[in-house]
Amino acid sequence: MERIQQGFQKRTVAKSRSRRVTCEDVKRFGKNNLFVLFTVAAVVVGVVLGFCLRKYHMNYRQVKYFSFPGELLMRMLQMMVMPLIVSSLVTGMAALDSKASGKMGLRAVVYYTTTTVLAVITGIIMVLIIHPGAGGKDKMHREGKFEKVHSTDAFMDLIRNMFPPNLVEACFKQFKTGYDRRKVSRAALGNVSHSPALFITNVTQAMKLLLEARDELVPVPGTVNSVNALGLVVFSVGFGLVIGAMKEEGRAVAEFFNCLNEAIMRLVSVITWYAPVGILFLIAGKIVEMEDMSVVGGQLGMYTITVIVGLMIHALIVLPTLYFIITRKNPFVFIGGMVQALVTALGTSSSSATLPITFRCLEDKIGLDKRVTRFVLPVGATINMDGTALYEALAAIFIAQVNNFDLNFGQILTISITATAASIGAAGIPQAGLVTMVIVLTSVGLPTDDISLIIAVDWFLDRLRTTTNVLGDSLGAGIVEHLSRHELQEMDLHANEQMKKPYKLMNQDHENERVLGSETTM
Ligand code: 7O9
Repeated sequence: MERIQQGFQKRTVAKSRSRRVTCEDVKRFGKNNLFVLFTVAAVVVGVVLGFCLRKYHMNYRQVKYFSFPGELLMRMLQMMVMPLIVSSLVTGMAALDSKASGKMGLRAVVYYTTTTVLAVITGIIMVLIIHPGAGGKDKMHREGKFEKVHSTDAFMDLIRNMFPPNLVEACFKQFKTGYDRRKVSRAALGNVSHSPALFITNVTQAMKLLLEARDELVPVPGTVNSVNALGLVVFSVGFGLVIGAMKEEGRAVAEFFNCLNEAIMRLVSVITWYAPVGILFLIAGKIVEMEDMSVVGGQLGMYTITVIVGLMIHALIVLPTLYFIITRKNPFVFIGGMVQALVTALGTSSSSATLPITFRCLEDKIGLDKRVTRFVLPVGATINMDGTALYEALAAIFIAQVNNFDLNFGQILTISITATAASIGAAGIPQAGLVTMVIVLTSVGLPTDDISLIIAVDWFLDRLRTTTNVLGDSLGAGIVEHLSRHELQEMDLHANEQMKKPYKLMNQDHENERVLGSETTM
């Protein structure tokens, strides 16, 4: 609470507090906690309902009908994401001067890298200690298909996606290198037959040449249907910085985006009313739909447990300790305020779809400074994925273990580096997920076909990874806010002196309301 008393809000807060510590606050307290209660209850009811309905063996169509309310929640949340990240990044960057944003950005990046590396180390230690892959892969179940990818092309796609040539298209399409078999053209063959070095002397040689030429895959530009988040993030950060640097001249646009952000956040609070229902059906639907879990025994069961333990250690020990060391505040109070977002992450298994709820929890419940959340959260959701990094390193070593493939220290280091890079780049790599897994495996020459061994439990572990990712982003916002408190205070003082920026004042009014809300909930 100490940070609430900071800056120039202090007096106004005190005034309004004495004015109305009334039933309105009590109601808000009840409402907030009721929401948390509903959301947690939704998970419990969803799990129970899902397991009860499994015995009716619904067909595909029935399962789709049943999960419809959950699908609606996903659609509503995703509808908010694009305007939310653009408006929050533009205003977040515009509200900071270049010095403050530079420092804050550096802190965020140091936090992201440190926690991702810590997550990878935790994953590796767990898989080496528990050794879930002992016993070989002969008896293990396989399912699913996945595409082969070329790491260089995936990396180049990532960089390409940072700079979308068409911003409107970036809202629904990502660049993705496709592959085409090269046709053997008459000209090419003609060249070959005329060149003295490659003169075709017999039919066998000609056939061989033809087959080789046919087999060659050439990269061709293509697109897939998904939001190019990385491109939008890069553009919004740049645009926001420029608007901020333009000072008075840029104020109109900054106000516009600020207002857009406020409006979207209001829409998000309407959606939160529906969230528990949606989460219930998302979870129940997934449980009804899932294959018989009899395959999850032996090594796959041990693997699942290893991942769960690894993620729990990272989310409940490593990250909270880091938060405590840096801020000297109780991390579990913080995590308590995040419950709604964490449960949404569990239900949707997407940290980007959870982003609107994460914003609401951090700003309204925990009371973080909006200048920090608006800047740090969208960037965090895009590049900071601790759970994913931990998972990919752990899975790669598991696959090595089931193949009785002894990894030396260098190879483990390679896995750590590629897993870290893959988690940072995931949002920029089209159809990531398994694609990034392929990249990690190829980096040390492990068989990519063995990904099919872990697909059976991926849907479940994805939910836990996502929850860890969301928690990592949120604690990161808390830590960055704490570390940047002096700059923020200074900026408040500065703004107080100038009192020039109306969009900022509007923000402050809203903040005072929220301060009261958070006072009662903590
Ligand atoms: C997990 F924040 C936004 F809105 F800018 C944003 C939008 C989209 C951020 C990221 C994305 C995005 O596309 N992310 C993405 C994440 C894309 C592909 C794969 C992943 C990895 O997802 C995690 C995992 O599978 O481990 C996890 N499901 O955090 O969402």
